[in-house]
Amino acid sequence: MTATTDGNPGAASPGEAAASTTHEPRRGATASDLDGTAARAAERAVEHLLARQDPEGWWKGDLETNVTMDAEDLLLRQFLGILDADTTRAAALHIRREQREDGAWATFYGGPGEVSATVEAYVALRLAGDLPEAPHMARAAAWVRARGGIAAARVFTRIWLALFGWWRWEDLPELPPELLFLPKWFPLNIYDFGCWARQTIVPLTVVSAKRPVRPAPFPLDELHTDPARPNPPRPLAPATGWDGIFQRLDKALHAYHRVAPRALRRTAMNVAARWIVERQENDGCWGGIQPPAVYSVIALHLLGYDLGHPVMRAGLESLDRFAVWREDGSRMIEACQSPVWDTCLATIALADAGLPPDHPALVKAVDWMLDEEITRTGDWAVRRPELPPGGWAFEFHNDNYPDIDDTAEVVLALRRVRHPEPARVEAAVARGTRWTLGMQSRGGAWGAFDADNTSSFPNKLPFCDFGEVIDPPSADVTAHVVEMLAYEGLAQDPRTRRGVEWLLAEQEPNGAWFGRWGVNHVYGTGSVLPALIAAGLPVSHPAVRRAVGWLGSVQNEDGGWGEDLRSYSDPGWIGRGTSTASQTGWALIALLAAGERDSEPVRRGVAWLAATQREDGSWDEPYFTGTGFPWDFSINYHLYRQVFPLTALGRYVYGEPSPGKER
Ligand code: R01
Repeated sequence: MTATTDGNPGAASPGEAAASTTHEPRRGATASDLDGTAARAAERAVEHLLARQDPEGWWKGDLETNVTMDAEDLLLRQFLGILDADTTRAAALHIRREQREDGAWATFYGGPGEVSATVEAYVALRLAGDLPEAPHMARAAAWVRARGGIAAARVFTRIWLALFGWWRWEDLPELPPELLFLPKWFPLNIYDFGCWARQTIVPLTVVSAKRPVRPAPFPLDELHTDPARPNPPRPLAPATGWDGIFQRLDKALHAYHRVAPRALRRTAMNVAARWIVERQENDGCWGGIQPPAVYSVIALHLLGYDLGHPVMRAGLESLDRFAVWREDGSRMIEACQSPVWDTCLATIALADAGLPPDHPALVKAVDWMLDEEITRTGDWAVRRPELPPGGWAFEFHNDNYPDIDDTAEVVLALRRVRHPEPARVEAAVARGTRWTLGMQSRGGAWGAFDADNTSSFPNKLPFCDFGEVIDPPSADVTAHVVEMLAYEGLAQDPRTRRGVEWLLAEQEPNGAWFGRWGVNHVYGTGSVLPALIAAGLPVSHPAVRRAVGWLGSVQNEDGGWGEDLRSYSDPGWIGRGTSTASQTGWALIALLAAGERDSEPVRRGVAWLAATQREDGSWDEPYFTGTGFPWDFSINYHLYRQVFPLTALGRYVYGEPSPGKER
């Protein structure tokens, strides 16, 4: 087999390429120094990754986001009266280190200062005892005032301040707990929200109905543009159309807050409490992510659950597990943990880098992944009530919210390993494939957690001024599904074909695809090209050629690829940015799938990976290349710098994957 031109061993007949694919580095007419360099780099990267596997079989890199996580964790503890000195000191150490020269905090490495993060970090450092007069605090406060003060911060930030009387509850948008009475077909019912927003909003309806105010441990006048008028009302330009309607709705809800029938409100809050408690995971968290856990603990506390109640004890213990204590005594809060995602990606990387399919590390990883399969229904069943369960979530504990992205990648990983119980693997793959197919959205594509989660109403609520609140289909998730279905022999299935057609229609004029869950077009394109090829598109297809042309056009002088997070807010940054290991990996994965193995861009990219690899087989990556919500919430997945370069190097050395061969 040659992986050079019509390089699609897996597409037409996934099973057939097996015989010709050995675990020997490929040797072609163009074998050169670079081939040897790439093979040695891959080998060192394999060793590094193997050394980082947990004895239980999983991998997990730190999931780094921004200091609002740390600040809100401290504010929660302050609110509940359980803030201790060690925690405060360690969190403050981390927060101080993240401050920029100009006094502000950014939400990603190298990013601009951001007013909500800066307000929250400032308050957290005040809790830790830093005085307003200290130079770093004075710089921060001046920076906030120059950007409009607290009034310019997002709704979530002002809710945190309202909990301590630093902001008036009346000056926040309303979201009443009666929301839970809306039936599943009614606009704005909770299942119209993306699951991450749903789990956050339900407890927040309780909090904002209760409007609690705990004594403020210090004033915050210095964060207002005019300290003499601490609560400048937000100037709201009168809006027309839908925005106007939602403004009037918010006004009406404020009026309703004053007259809400007591019994109705009590019932609504009881429904919310039951909804929350039913969704607590068996490790005590909610949805595997930190923000819902924080707000659920507050909501239940306000509804009379004392801190000793088993639900609360487990909830608080789960919050401790989001903390990463570092050797220097600092403490960072993870927004969530990525063991399933990291493990399937690491398995794929190692298998494609020539590790034998029965290698103990891979078998161990598969053992662990099989145990992580989710076999009960969850919130997704609201839109797909007849669909049997069978999928994977991203985190250790998140049975209620398996996601389609993880399920597709886990199946791709399982197929690369020769497990001693093939029937077990086969059954899990069959359930995962069936679930994935059942979760296809109306238009033929896939969202991350839900089917048909595309209502435009949640985004229009004044309450929702941060991040994404719906979960519509994306090119990256759809591509991962199409790739998986193709390798399962379903390339010609009409459902797969609809996904392919959707992807082709989503290609942007420049030849790239938007990256919803990774930064940005390099991720989208790096996801879509291997999928289209696996689904049988010839590498000569115009869509493939245009994508290859785009990747070549944005390659950096140094041979790597990088795309700045600013590409989400400023088209001038699309495809542009400092080279990073993960983004170079994505671009190479795309080009290799498209049959460009012996092209100049691929050779230069591979050379860049080899040249920037550290002595220990890893890569540095301060830049954030993961996306939680485009522009608003960015993620540095600490294992991306390892798995994606290794996958690219492995495929350069050993050829394109054909997971079907292990069937
Ligand atoms: C958050 C928040 O902190 C958060 C944390 C994690 C996610 C979403 C999807 C996936 C799975 C993993 C994590 N994959 C599709 C990604 C693959 C690369 C989302 C949000 C912040 C604010 C609010 C997340 Br409001 C709610 C949650």
